[in-house]
Amino acid sequence: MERILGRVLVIVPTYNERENLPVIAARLRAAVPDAHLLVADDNSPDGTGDVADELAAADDHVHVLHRPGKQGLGAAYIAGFRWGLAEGFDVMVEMDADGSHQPEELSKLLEALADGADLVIGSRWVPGGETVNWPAGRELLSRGANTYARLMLGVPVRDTTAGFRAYRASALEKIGLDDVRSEGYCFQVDLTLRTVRNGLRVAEVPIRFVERTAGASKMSRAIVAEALWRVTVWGVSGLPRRVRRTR
Ligand SMILES: Nc1nc2c(ncn2[C@@H]2O[C@H](COP(=O)(O)OP(=O)(O)O)[C@@H](O)[C@H]2O)c(=O)[nH]1
Ligand SMILES: [Mg+2]
Repeated sequence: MERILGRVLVIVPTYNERENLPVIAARLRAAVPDAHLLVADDNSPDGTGDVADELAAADDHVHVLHRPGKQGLGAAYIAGFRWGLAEGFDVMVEMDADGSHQPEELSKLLEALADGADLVIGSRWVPGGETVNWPAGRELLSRGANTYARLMLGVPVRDTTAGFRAYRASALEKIGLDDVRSEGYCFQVDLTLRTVRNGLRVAEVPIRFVERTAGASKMSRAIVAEALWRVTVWGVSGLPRRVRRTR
């Protein structure tokens, strides 16, 4: 796989994931030994950054990006992508720290990338995808958000908010990261839209999404509100383009 795709960097953003980080790091290193791990920590009050430093000291495939404070998922990933591009990685993977994404399923994403996609999304909402122990409210929110985004944006993707995904570095370079403003989870929708609008290829593969058993979710009303208004603005501003296409 590495021969075809080049060097793979898995970026894991963390905020108060002290218990989860060592577990997910060990699983990733076992599942895809060639891949490097970059922890992007926002100065977690629970000391996740120190845990990450210990992991990095013991393993030359583990790296840490210490950020000054909680600035949202989007900013953490942008910083991680910039680091990865500067270090010459060919593939950039997004993965949560809390065990919701299975490192054992990463090779499935990488295979789809090697088959020609520029972005591969690990999807809960394609046939074969599933969620485990997810509260009904969260499932409703995710399905609703995805339906709204698909209708507003006209993007043929079932899980635009998914956080387990693999990008070719060339795709990230093409879409450009300088003017990305999304902070919360709408960052995922934002980059999906940019990928599609740049004529790049998106593939979805089914994954098993497992709700965390340790630590707390950072989902908030503010994150939902940001997603709602940004998707609405992108949808409305993209309408002329969609009308032109259908004429
Ligand atoms: N660095 C950083 N990581 C974050 C931030 N918000 C969430 N995360 C991480 O992003 C991942 C997904 O967040 P999580 O709270 O599990 O969201 P949920 O699964 O949608 O409930 C986890 O690894 C979090 O620690 C943030 O502001 N900064
Ligand atoms: Mg989670």
